[in-house]
Amino acid sequence: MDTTFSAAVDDTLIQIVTPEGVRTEPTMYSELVGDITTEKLRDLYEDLVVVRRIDAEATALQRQGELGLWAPMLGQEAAQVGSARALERDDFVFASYREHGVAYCRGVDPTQMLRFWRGSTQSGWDPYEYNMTTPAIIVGSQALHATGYGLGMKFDGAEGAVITYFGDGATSQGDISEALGFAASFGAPVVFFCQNNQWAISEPVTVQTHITIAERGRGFGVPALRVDGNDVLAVLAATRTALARAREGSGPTLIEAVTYRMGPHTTSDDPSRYRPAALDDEWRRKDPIDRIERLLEREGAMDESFRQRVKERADATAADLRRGCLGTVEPGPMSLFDHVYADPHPLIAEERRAYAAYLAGFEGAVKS
Ligand SMILES: Cc1ncc(C[n+]2csc(CCOP(=O)(O)OP(=O)(O)O)c2C)c(N)n1
Repeated sequence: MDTTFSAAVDDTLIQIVTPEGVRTEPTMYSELVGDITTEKLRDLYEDLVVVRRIDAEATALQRQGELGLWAPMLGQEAAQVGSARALERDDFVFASYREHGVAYCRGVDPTQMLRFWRGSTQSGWDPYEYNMTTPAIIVGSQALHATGYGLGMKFDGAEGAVITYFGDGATSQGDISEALGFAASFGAPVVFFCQNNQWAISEPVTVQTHITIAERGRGFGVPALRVDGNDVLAVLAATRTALARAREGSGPTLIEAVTYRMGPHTTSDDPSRYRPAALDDEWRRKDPIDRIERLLEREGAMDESFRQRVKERADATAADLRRGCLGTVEPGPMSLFDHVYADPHPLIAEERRAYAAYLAGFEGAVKS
């Protein structure tokens, strides 16, 4: 695979499919997804639809009081599915709190994703089972973890690569700058994947940076790609390029996926207070699912039975998710101390005793 970039920072927006569902002129990027047959394109479409359905169901569950919070990803499906489907099993993902679509592609059971937001687990899932970390709430922290892990892989001579996801706002955090600088200096095999969804809660990306996020890679000596984040094929191609660079020992790449979060930052947020409605309308016309639907229609691959099959798959996933969420056996309060240390620890034993005594002070106290 030819992974040389024409410039250290390619600031042109990589696009393979227009919002109208038309394929653009062939480029090296469209060649990179030349293996995506109609059948595989249909699979990507199904991923996009199922992931959106998971997100909608989780949002509904939060509204019904079943989750404490949820960070919706409406509009970011292509950025997540396109990048995640470029990964191999041995690659490792360091995510933020919004990568439900990536987690789905890694095989994480959606019910497991929800338990974190329900407060029913102290973590979420076993990271080594899926080669993906559980949600990181400290904005930008995961980029440092990814760089350290990537460096470890390099020292071990391991085959895989690392990808870390973060938002546009996170690029204002020192952690991201430190991670980019360190990864560049030591050639860590890391893909820095920024989902530029235009807003960091109520702060627009124009406050985070006066140049494109991709351009910011140049200062660190990190080659960068700017991709239409609502174009699943373009994201797949860009991520494949960056992963190939990492695997061949050429070091980190920064990807800026230009997308838009069509809903709130979290279920505690109300974007109508700070975001012009016209912007929502503009991005709705660039919807990542509609675009692939139009492409499949144009290519004669979108028939009623396929549409129905995808809908049934999405509905079944949502039903499983709801059943799993409502059926969660909540852990007792004392389980809080179970996984702090691998081996018994006197401090934990002391805290356990004190907390048990505290709980015992309540009428009808839960004992375990
Ligand atoms: C270090 C740190 N500072 C502040 C916060 C509070 N906070 C949570 S999300 C967020 C905005 C992040 O925006 P962005 O990086 O663009 O990601 P997005 O949520 O848009 O995906 C902030 C400031 C935090 N969690 N961690």
